[in-house]
Amino acid sequence: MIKRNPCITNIRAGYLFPEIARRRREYAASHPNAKIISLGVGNTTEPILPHIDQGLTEGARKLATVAGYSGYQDEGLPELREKISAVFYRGQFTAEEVFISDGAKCDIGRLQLLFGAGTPAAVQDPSYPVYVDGSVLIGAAGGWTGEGYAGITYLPCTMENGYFPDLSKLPENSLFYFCSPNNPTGAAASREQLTALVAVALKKGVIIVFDAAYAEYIRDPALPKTIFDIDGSRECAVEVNSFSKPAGFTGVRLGWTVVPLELKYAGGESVNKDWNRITGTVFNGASNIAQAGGLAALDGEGLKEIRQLSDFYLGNAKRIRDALNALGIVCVGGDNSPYIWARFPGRDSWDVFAEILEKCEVVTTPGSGFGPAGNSFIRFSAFGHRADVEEACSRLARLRA
Ligand code: PL4
Repeated sequence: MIKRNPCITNIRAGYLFPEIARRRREYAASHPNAKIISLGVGNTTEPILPHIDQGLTEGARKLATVAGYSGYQDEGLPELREKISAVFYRGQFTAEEVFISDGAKCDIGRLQLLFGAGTPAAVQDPSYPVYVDGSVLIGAAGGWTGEGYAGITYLPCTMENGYFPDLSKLPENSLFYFCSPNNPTGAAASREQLTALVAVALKKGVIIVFDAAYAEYIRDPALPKTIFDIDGSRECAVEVNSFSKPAGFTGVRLGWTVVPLELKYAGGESVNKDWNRITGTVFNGASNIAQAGGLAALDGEGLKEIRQLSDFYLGNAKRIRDALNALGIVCVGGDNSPYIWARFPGRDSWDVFAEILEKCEVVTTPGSGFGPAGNSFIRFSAFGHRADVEEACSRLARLRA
């Protein structure tokens, strides 16, 4: 018999989101009349808007014609790669530096293959679980210490440091997963902070995996939407991004990764060339239909719809934040991101999760699921129908009792 992959044995807990779903099911089974509302997983709820939908529909129709049929697209439709560079990066990248994917999470997993078990990883703590769990799966995380993995450097992002890590603790020659606007804290890094990050990365030989999945939620014009707005970043960063949260493509599946030609390993080899090789080997391209939708999302009408949809979820976020503030609960986020990060001092996150579920019948996400520094916090997601969010907000008043 084949032995189990020790990297899988090394994973400490079940993946966070299925665990939340399990607890929700358990509560529902014992409370059959409960009307549970989810502010837990960051899953979009609103229909795809008409212009983008038309792009998807026409993409599907074209496949049924001789002239319009297309098969494998490998790294992605050239016109979509160029359009992404033009819309999000002021045209600074060639098509060969923009790789179309089936979503940011999938590309994060593939990037981990690219850097392998020998590269130490550093994360913001708390952070999106895929960075740590994926590192465990490829054997880059080391053993479990009781609090975290020995091979991962956790850089706390707390209320005290304004949710931006102490960069002096970033190990040399490591891969640093950095997400802004952040999941789960909702904090968006300033230009000064990102400038400092790039300077430290260049000095220490660090490669930044910049996750910009929520960039289209930034409303403060002073905040950068991409690491590539910062000088020097082309030599030290890759960026993953997605149509999931701006266009409602969580189920359609479409994203992209930018790997600049200037990015090199210690030996001077091209990371872009290796990324092309890896994706060519283990990925066969995003759906042509999704890419047609992506092209529609990036023209004038589509960009208006992206704004409309993200404004809607930000409207939900404001309602949630106001409801929590009215209870005297300290929280951040929700202004340039769809997540609100609420503090429950001295409490265990899973206990607060259970209390909110029992008293309010609202599902949230416990902060400790995102890393040790997330304990005593709860993440509220602003993805939901307006009526559900308003009902959840009114139920939160039950936490007073
Ligand atoms: C639940 C920082 C959500 N089953 O849709 P993708 O793959 O383009 O993007 C996923 C993604 C990438 N980067 C960040 C993210 O927060 C997400 C989505 N995160 C959440 O609630 O934290 C959905 C999670 C999904 C999952 O495991 O990703």
